[in-house]
Amino acid sequence: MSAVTAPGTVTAGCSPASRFDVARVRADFPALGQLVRGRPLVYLDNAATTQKPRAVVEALVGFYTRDCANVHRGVHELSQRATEAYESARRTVARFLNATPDEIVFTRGTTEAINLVAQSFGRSILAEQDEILVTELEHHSNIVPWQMLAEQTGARLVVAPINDRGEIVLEELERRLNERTRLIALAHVSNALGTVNPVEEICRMARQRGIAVLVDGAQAVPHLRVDVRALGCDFYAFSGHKIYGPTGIGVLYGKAELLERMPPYQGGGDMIRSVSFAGTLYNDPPFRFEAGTPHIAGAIGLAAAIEYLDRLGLGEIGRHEQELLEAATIALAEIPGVRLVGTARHKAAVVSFVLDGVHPHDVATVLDHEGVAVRAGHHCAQPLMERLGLPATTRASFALYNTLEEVEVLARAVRRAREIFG
Ligand code: 7TS
Repeated sequence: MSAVTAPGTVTAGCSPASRFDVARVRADFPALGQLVRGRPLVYLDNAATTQKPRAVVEALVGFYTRDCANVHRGVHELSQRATEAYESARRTVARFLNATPDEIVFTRGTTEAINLVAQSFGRSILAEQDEILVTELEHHSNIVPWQMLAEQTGARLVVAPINDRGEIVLEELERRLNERTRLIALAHVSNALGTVNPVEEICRMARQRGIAVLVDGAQAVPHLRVDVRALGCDFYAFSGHKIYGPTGIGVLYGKAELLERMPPYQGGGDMIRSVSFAGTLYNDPPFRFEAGTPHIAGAIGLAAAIEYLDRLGLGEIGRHEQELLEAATIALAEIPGVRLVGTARHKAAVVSFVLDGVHPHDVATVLDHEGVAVRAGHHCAQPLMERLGLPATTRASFALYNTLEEVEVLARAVRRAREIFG
């Protein structure tokens, strides 16, 4: 366990060998220094979105104050700079996932990436009675696009169950695979419970049967080192804003041979090779899937976020966050009336809980008065809440800049909620 020295200055791991200095890390995030309701902000809503390091803010300011121009179309100096920065961001993302740049499509976020795969890949391969398999713990973004696709094609949505700990039951998932299954779409990490799913194993099962796999990595990339080749997935989606990057930018990784065969998602500028009224020739991937002026600054900001994470090391970050997870799990479980929701053996730093007799929104409101930001609700995972027999939970989700002292503030605030409503 780490030593708490002063507010926000926990020395993670306490070991002099540890490279991870959380006090120094916090100094990189200007938003963390503020008071909320007269108290130091304790930001534990990181699964919704993360705060941004100065490096990301400066990358955005740098683009807008020096290099602002459109990409892929100007011969002038600024357009060349903007294009180089945008394509360099693509290379950074490719390295981050162990992919190649032509396999990286910039999107608005995870949601758009999944919709792209549904409407381009899904629509071109699915026939009536075909099956798409999802799991009970998916975010609405990884359910609704498939329901829409099923309506459009006559395909069926099949759901693999979880157990009471919030883990996918692999044998049950495997039992639902058959010759009609065309695609498996599942989260790498559950946003509501923190469960880390055995994606590699599921990809192996799928590969043996010729089934494509899309992984929703929105909650995984901030916490785990992701290697799409090692995972063996066909598609991987994530959002920039959940890994300390800007909002409005996200990534779809698609295997080169699949992207090559996929029709465009949207039509417009940049996604074409030539246009005439007799017919239009589409551009190669990834440009085929990036119609219109992209979020250039967003891509540049995302690359700055990835470089920031690389400097700190995802291994170090993961160790620090696991320490926070363990401390939060123990501290909350000790509070009478608290029940933890989601007790998977392999978890990322997300703790969902309910407090006996107190609505999760009331818990969150008391916490807010103590300066603690958490999320309460169904977390855009209503089918999961239904499976758990709960209308909602309160969720604390941790990031690399959180401290053990903040875990203590959280636990004290939950005790306070219990006193007020108990
Ligand atoms: N998939 C998962 C697993 C998510 O957690 C989220 C957002 C999305 C997809 C959608 O991401 P977007 O960036 O396209 O909106 N999750 C949450 C959350 O847990 N609280 O707020 C947003």
